[in-house]
Amino acid sequence: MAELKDISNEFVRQEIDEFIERPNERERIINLFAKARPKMQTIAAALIDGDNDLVNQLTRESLDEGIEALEVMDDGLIAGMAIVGIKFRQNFIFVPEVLACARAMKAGMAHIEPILSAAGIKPIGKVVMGTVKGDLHDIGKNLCIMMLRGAGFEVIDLGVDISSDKFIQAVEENEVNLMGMSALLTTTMPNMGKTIEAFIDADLRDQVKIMVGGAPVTQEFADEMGADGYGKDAMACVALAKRLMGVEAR
Ligand code: B12
Repeated sequence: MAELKDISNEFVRQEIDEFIERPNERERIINLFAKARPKMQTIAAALIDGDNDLVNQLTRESLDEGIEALEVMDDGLIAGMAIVGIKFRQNFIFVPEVLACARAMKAGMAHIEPILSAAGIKPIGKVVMGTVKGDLHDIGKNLCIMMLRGAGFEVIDLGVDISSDKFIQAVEENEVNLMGMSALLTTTMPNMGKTIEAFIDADLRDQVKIMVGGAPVTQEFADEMGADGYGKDAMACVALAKRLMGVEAR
């Protein structure tokens, strides 16, 4: 088992020491970074710092040096994002900081995505995501999408104010495995249930697993309306998506 001192990057070491409190998470994150080469740790540090220029530059450099795209993604970008996700969940950082990290992740992924798609690496699964009818909140949905993409899912983002018909059309037109609905208003939450009913009416309910989330949504509410799963945050969304695809969560 690796220890904190096995991580060469001082910034990453401090981040873990200060912010990752749960013993099982701490152990997982330490193991993740201890095996990562120093340059990957530097990418993760830049991402945690929300420095998109540096992530952009270091990702390009690493790929040009011949480091595998998957390694840069897993040991640099996703590893950094794992720390960001935990800091966010524990209220050590807030939406503006997470959005800066998301921008940095995007800057790195812009170099990775073309390589992975050219190499024909199959995504874990295909997901359609949208905010339900009448609701314009998209910050949380966008965070989920970014984390899903980072975890290897292909995501079709329908945007906000999405009607049942649009969700149905998107599932029919694209061979998706999963669908995610987001709602932030108590007045728009029922539109999740209505959309699920519309899938049943259209005889399409068996074609797709449906995830729901958003601040006012609860596990009970998800169960009541017949969703396949509920996630309380972006990390839970990824874990849920993996579970629904039958892939072990990392
Ligand atoms: C930012 C914001 C806005 C912005 C939205 C900008 C944008 N592009 O999203 C603007 C200013 C536009 C806005 C408008 C309104 N808002 Co507003 N808004 C907020 C605020 C402050 C933050 C929401 C947010 O982004 N949170 C941060 C993200 C990261 O969290 P999240 O969305 O919950 O997402 C996480 C999880 O829920 C989960 N998740 C989210 N989606 C999904 C999906 C799946 C599948 C899964 C698994 C997980 C998952 O993962 C995410 C990441 O961790 C909240 C207050 C609050 N603290 O929630 C009010 C709030 C949601 N708004 C509210 C209201 C009332 C409104 C307005 C009606 C105000 C008005 N009178 O016009 C309008 C409605 C507009 C509309 N039709 O949608 C109320 C809702 C009250 C209620 N009981 O319904 C809130 C709670 C504020 C309040 N306390 O009164 N709002």
